[in-house]
Amino acid sequence: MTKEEIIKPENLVYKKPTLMNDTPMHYCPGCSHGVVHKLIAEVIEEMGMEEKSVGISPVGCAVFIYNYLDIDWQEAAHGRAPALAAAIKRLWPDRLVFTYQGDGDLACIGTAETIHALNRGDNITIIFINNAIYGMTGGQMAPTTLLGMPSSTCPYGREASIHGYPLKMTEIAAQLEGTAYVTRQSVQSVPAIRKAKKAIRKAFENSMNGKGSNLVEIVSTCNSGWKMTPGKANKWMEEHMFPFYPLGDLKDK
Ligand SMILES: Cc1ncc(C[n+]2csc(CCOP(=O)(O)OP(=O)(O)O)c2C)c(N)n1
Ligand code: SF4
Repeated sequence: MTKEEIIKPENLVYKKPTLMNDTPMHYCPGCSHGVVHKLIAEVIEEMGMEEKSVGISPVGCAVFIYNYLDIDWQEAAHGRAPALAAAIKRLWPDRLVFTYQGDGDLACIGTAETIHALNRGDNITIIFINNAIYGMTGGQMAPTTLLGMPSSTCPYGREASIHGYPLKMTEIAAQLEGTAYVTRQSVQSVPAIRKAKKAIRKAFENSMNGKGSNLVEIVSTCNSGWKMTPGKANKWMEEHMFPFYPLGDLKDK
């Protein structure tokens, strides 16, 4: 097929979601954030919620998500996104409200807000990007850093006797009465991306149907912080992250 034939509307098999604008993304090549942004845009479009979605953006590498997806956004102080999402959803129940947070944001600085919003059963979705370190600020150890995993603040690897144990926020969320759907996904391969998209759709639908709160963890890479090529980071994630953070649904009420 010639280029002219390929770009004919009837021959197109893929197009960028219209909610994703042309602003060049600032992410490192190979970073998981951009893939998850695209899935969120696709799901919102497929649900017809373009004019009725409010995202709460994090502090962290994804802080500029509001520049890339053309929906309504509110920026929260570091860790406070679930509290803000709960307030917006209560004031505006017909809106699809979600947060987008890294593991430093969600599992450290905002642990309290996360647990209480999920436990109250606020009809929101929390998208939790777990790359096991603080990406934006130079790759420091996060609560999610694996035992033995090096970071800029534990260059010899995390040691339980000094740094404590990695925190499984998603397992905690599954125990809370207020959560409807709690799942752990990834986006390192095409099948994984398809499953992650289904999970985001289910979580968003639950939140619109008043079923309670929803947490979608995406086990992710931070190839820059991990000091690996994108390909090696994906492999490392499969070998080291997945055994400790196994993929799949933890709760589906
Ligand atoms: C209360 C507060 N503490 C610390 C910071 C500094 N800070 C900004 S981004 C960041 C790391 C974010 O890491 P994470 O949430 O894991 O997201 P990632 O960058 O990995 O996507 C930190 C510590 C801040 N802005 N506010
Ligand atoms: S530092 Fe890590 S999380 Fe941040 S954009 Fe780069 S790869 Fe992604």
